[in-house]
Amino acid sequence: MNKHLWSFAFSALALVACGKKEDAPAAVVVPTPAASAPAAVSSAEEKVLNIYNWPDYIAKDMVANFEKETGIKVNYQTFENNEALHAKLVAGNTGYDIVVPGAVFAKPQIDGGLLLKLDKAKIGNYGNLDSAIMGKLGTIDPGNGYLVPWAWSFTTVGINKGKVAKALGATPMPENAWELVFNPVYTAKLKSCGIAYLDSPTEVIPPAMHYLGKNAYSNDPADHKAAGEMLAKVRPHIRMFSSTMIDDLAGGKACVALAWAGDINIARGRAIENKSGNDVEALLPSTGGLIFFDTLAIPKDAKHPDNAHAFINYFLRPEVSASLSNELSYATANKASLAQVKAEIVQDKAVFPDTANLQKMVSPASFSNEARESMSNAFTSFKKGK
Ligand code: N2P
Repeated sequence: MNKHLWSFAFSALALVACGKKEDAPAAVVVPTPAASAPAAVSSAEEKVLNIYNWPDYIAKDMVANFEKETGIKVNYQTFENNEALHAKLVAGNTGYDIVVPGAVFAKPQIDGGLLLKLDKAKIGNYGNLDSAIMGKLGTIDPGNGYLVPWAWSFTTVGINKGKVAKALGATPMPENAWELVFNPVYTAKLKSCGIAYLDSPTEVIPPAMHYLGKNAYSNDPADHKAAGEMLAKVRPHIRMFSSTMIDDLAGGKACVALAWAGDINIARGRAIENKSGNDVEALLPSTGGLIFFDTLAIPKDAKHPDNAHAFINYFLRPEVSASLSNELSYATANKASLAQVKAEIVQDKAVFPDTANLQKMVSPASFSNEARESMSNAFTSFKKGK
């Protein structure tokens, strides 16, 4: 049921997005009036903002323009997976003013008192967010008290088309793209050109459970164990657990990847830019990918909460949110920005999946602490190959 409720929210977004090109009725096309309140900055606070985000996840001029406009100096650092960020937040004193947790990790962070409640009075552009999506995010963050969506996408399979066709030889592409990373019949053939997995328990075990027909967000250790047993069969065929997936795909080190669609899209662009001859594509598995949301949040003990609010407000300007989708091919939840997202991005199903694909996809949910630990154990044994 959860799955279909979420799909509805995304479909609404897709409808608005598609409407741009197809001249849908005005009632559907007209975007929310775009408020663009200026970045309100408190003079009392030191002019510093410490941001902790994922790699390759910010538009080129976003920080520089914010600094120029506000005089706030931004220190920007990156982390590679939700586990790393979560461990820092739990330890406390991170020194960060803005962090970007995946929604699947945010509930224990909210419940554990690790995040600061947003002061929406300081976020004049808040109304630009898609209310249907915010409603669904409310299942993780009740009342939308703590999280502002940065971007969304889905976990899926990315391929280098030419290399995969060659490695598969006479074997046709499977109907379900997940087979390429989870079925030994395919992985044995693709081993030669390189299979890469994301390097995180909560990025690998959920799709593996989904492939097995289980709930991708199962908290049951028996399901994690089943995923581990299935994964053990393909372990000999996996070349790497990658934290540099964009370059690995773009540069041809990997021909198949269990990865984020947005990063696969970036890799496609980078491969073209570098004239590498690598033809990279994010696939839409017949049984659906796993939708994820990454969200802006302020750690409870942040030293510069006003500056953090000012940055969030700046980010929610239509043109600033649009630059993220335009430059990084990740989807935005800023409805007022869609009119400024390039048509080719809005229509790209690997960025904004169409309704038919969205309905097949798995919506985000939350893991219990015990489940994260049990997934971590399953993943560690899988990586070690024992
Ligand atoms: C990295 C984007 C992170 C997306 N380029 C996965 N949460």
